[in-house]
Amino acid sequence: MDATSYDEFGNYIGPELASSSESEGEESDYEVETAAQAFGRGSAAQPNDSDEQSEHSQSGDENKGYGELTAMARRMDIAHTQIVLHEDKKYYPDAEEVFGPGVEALVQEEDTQPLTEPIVAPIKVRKFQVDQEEELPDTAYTKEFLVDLLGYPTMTRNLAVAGHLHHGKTALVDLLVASTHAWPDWDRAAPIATPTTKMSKPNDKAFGYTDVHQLERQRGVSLKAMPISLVAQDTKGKSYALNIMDAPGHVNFIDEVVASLRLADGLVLVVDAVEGVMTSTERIIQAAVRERLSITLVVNKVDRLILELKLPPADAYYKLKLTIEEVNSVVAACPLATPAMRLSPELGNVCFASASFGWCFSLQSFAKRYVDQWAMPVSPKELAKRLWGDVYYHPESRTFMRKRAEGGKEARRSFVHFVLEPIYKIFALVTGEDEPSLRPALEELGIYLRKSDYELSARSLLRRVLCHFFGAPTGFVDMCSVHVRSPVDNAVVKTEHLYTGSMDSEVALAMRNCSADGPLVISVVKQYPSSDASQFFVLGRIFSGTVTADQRVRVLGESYAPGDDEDMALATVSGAWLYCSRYKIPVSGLSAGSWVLLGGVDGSISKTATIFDMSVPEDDLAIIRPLQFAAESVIKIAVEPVVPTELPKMLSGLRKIGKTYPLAQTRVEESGEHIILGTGELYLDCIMHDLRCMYSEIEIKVADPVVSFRETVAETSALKVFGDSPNGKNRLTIIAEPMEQGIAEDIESGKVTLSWPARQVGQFFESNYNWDILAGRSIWAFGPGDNGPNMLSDDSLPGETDKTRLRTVRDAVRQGFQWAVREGPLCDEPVRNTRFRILSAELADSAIHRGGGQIIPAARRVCYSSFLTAEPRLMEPVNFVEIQAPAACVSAVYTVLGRRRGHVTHDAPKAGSPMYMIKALIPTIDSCGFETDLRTHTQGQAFCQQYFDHWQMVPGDPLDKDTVLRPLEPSSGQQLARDFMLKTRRRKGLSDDVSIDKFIDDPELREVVKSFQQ
Ligand SMILES: Nc1nc2c(ncn2[C@@H]2O[C@H](COP(=O)(O)OP(=O)(O)O)[C@@H](O)[C@H]2O)c(=O)[nH]1
Ligand SMILES: [Mg+2]
Repeated sequence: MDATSYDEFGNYIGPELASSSESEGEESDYEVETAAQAFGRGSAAQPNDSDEQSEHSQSGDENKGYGELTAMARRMDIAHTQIVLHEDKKYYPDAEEVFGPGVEALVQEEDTQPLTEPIVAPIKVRKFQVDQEEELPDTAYTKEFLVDLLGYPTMTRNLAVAGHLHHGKTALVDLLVASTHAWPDWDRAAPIATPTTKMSKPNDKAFGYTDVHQLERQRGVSLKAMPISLVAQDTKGKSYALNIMDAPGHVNFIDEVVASLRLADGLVLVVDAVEGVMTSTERIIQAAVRERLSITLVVNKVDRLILELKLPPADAYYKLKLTIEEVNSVVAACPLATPAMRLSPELGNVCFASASFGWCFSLQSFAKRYVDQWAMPVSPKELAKRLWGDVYYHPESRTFMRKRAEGGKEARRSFVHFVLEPIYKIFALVTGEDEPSLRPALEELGIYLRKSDYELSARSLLRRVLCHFFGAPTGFVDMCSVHVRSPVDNAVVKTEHLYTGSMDSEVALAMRNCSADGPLVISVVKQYPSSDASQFFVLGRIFSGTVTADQRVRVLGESYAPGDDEDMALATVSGAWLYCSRYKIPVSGLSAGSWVLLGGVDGSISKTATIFDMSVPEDDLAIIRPLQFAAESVIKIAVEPVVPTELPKMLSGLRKIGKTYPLAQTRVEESGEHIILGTGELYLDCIMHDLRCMYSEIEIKVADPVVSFRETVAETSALKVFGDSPNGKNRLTIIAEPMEQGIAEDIESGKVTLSWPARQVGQFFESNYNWDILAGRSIWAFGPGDNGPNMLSDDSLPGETDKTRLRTVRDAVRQGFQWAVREGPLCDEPVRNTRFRILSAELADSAIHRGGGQIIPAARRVCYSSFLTAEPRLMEPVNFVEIQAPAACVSAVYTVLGRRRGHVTHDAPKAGSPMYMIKALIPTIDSCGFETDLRTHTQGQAFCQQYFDHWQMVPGDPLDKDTVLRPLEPSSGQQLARDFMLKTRRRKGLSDDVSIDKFIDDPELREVVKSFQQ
C-alpha cells in the first residue's frame, strides 16, 4: 500500500501529481476548490492563476474568505509532510471557520435547561379576537370598487354610530353589514328581545359583527369602538362608501366615543324608542356639537312599542315624536348649536328602525315604496313631507289637510295611516295567522317565502317578512348622504377646529381642500392590537395627501411643539389597510378623506399622533389637537406582579394598556406603587383582563380600588407666611385663599387662558367675577400645567417690593408654584381651587444669589406653608348616577343610595314607559360595588349608569389630631377627611402626620402658626 495515495484519515486520494513549482500551484488550486466546496462556499472557488495572486488577495476585503481558505488548504497540504504534535493537531474546522466570524459555540456538559421547559417550544396560538375572518368575505360589491369609491371623497361619508348602552348601535351596524355581506349566521339567528337586566344578554353568536373582543362577546356589550367600511346604495341606487365607527354605549367608555367622533364628519345618534334620551345620550350630543359634527338620528326598537308596550298606532306616533323632541331640546341647549341642526323626520334627518327585525326606513324611502307600487304621480320627496306632523289624510277626497275633521268625518294622521298602520298590520298578520292564510296575504304584498320559512319561530318569521317588505336600508343611506357633510365639504371646519398650526401654511391649505395630491397629514386617534396582541396598528383619518405602504413618515406625538421635537419619530409605513372589524382589506394607497389602518408606525405613539410625510418642511409641522374628554379618570387601582421578577413584563403590558385605552393613565407613585387610573369599574375590569391575559400573561395582584383626591383650602391664610431661600438672602411672603366658585372650572375648560393678552384676561375676570381690572392682570400662572385649577398672582406693592427685581425671578417662582400644586402637602395629591398671592418679596442684590436653585424651593415651601395655614381641606370626586327602575323598586334604590352617602336629586316616571328615572349623586369612593348592590336589592330590575361629575369637599379637618379613628371601623361624618388623608399617606409610604415645621424655618413664625392651629 502506497502511503502517499491515502490521506491521514485513510481515504484514497490517488497518486501524487508531478512536483514542479507550476504544478504545485495547480494542486493547491484543486485543493482550494474542494475545501471551498466542503465548507459550503462553492462560489469562492474562482479560477486562480497562481499562488502569489492568492497571497495578494488575502489583503483584499472581498476576497478575505477566499484567502483564509487558501491558507487552510496550505495547512492541510503541509499537514502530511510535517510532524505535528498531538495537542496541535486539528481535525475539524472550528465554528468561526465554518460560519464566519462572531459565532460562538456552546458546549454544555450538563443539562442546564429546566425540565419544565420544552427543548423545542410549541407554537402558541394566541387569539384574543373572535370570529376573525382570514379571507375576505363575499360582499355585494367588489373590494376594488370600495377602495376606488373611497378615492372620491364626495362619495364618501364618515359616520360615528353612538348612543346610550343597548339602544341598538351594534344591531344597526349589523343590519348594514347583513345587507351587504354574505353573513350566514345573521340569517340563521333569531332576533332576541331586549333582556331586562342589561348586562346579562344571552350569548348570541350571530350578533355583533363589530364586537370582536373576547370580553365583548362574554358580556354582550361593546367595549371598543370598531370601524367598518362598506358600500351602500341610496333610494336612487347611487352608491356611497360609508366608513362607520360603532362606538360603545357604556358611560365608562365615553373616551372611545370621543375618539370615534374625532374621525367622523357626522354622528348617527341611536335612541331606543321606549327609553328615550338618557344622560349619556346627552353627553354624546354635547360632545358631537363640540366637535362640530352634523347630527342625524335613528329611533331604534320601534318594534318594542308594538310588541312590548302594545301602544295603539296613534299613541305610538306621540311616543316617537316625544323622543325626537327630547333629542331636539338637548341639541338646542348646547352652546354651539344652530337652528339648522333641528331633527325631524320630514326633513330627512331622522330614520325609524328596528334593527334586530332587520329594517330601517326614512319617510322618503317609505314614500318611495308607495310611489313605486301605485305609480303615483308625485315625487317621493313631496309625499314624505306630508307624512309627518299634523297632516291628516282624508280618504274620501283623497287629500292631505292640516285640519283633522272635515264634513263631520274624522281623518287619520298621515303618519299613522300610511306608515304605522301597515307595519302594525304586518305584525298582527305574521303573529296571528297560520301558513295557509298567511301565504296569500304576503304574496299580495309581493313577499314570496320558502316553505321552510313558514316553519321558523314567530320572531324569525317576522324578521324575514319585514326584511323582505322593507328591503335594504336605503333610507339610512339617503339620510347620511344628504345630512352628513362629505369629507371635502367638512374639511375646512375640521381643519380650523383641530389643526394647531398656522392656517396659511401650505399644509393647512391642502387640509382645507382635502387634497389628495397635497402633503400627507394623518390624524391618528386609536390603536388596535393584532389578533394575537403582539403588535399594534393605528387607525387614523387622512386629512390630506395619499398614504402608501413603505412610505417614510414623521410621527408627532401629543407633546410635540414647534421647537421641541423630542416627541417626534421617523417611521416607515409597513402596510396600509381598510379596517372592517373582522377583516382587513390591504390597499396600495388611500387618499384624503378616508380612514386608514397603518402598520409599523405605532412605536412612538402613546395616545394620539399626527403623521406627516417627509416633504413637509420642519417649520410647518404642527399637531392635530389631542382628544378632549369631558370625563376624568378618578378611580385608581395599584397593581403588582405576583412574582417580583416579572415587573418588566408588567411594565410593557401597562404601556400597551395606555395605547389602547384613551383615558387610562398609568403612573408610579413615590412609594413605587404602579397605579392605573380609569373612569369606572367596568373600565378598570377590562383593563385588568387585557393586562393579565393579552399583554403580559403574568399573574398580577390588585389592590382595592381607591379614588384620587384633591387638596384645597377653606379660608384665607391666617397670617402672612414668609420663607427664606436656602442661602438666606431671599424672602418671599405668600398667602393662600380659595378661589370664587366657577373659576377652577373655567380655567380647566379653557374659557380663560394665559395665552391671551393680559388685558383680555383682566377683562374676563372683571366681567365674570367682578375683579378689579388690575387683579386680573397680575395673574402669573395657572397650575398644574397650563390649565390647572389653581392660580398664582403677584399682589406685591411697588412701594414695598422691587418689582423689576421680582420680575427677574418670575419663572423660578412659577416653577416652585407648579411643583407645589402638583403634589400638595397633605397627601401628595394635586391642589385644587386655590389662589396663591405673592404679597412681598425681598430678593438678593446680585443675580447670582437669586438663581433658580434658590428661588424654586423657597417658592414651593412658602406655597406649602401658606396652604397649611389656610384651613386645608380634602376634596373627593362625586359621581352622577342615573338609575332606571320599575316603580316598585324605587324605595329599595333609596335605601341602597342612603347607605353609601348618596342622595337623590331627581326622581320621576319616564313619560310613555313603565320605568322610573332616578338621578342621584354619590361619592365615587362609595360607588365601587354600587351597581352590584343595587341589582341584588332590586332583583336585577334596576339599572344604573354613573360617571364622574364634580369635586366636593370632604367633611372634617384632615389635620385635626383629636379625631379618633378606630381600626377596622368605617369612619363617618367629621372623621372622614382625616381617615382619607391618613390612609392615602400610609399607602404612599409617607409619615402619618403633616408637620408644619418642615415648611417653616423661622422659630418665631413657627410658634405663631402653632398657636393659631390649636
Ligand atoms: N326589540 C328590539 N331589540 C333590539 C333592537 N335592536 C337591538 N336590540 C337588542 O338590544 C340589545 C342591545 O343591542 P346592541 O346592538 O348590542 O346595543 P348597543 O349597546 O347599542 O351596541 C340586544 O339584545 C339586541 O338584541 C330592536 O330593534 N328591537
Ligand atoms: Mg354595541
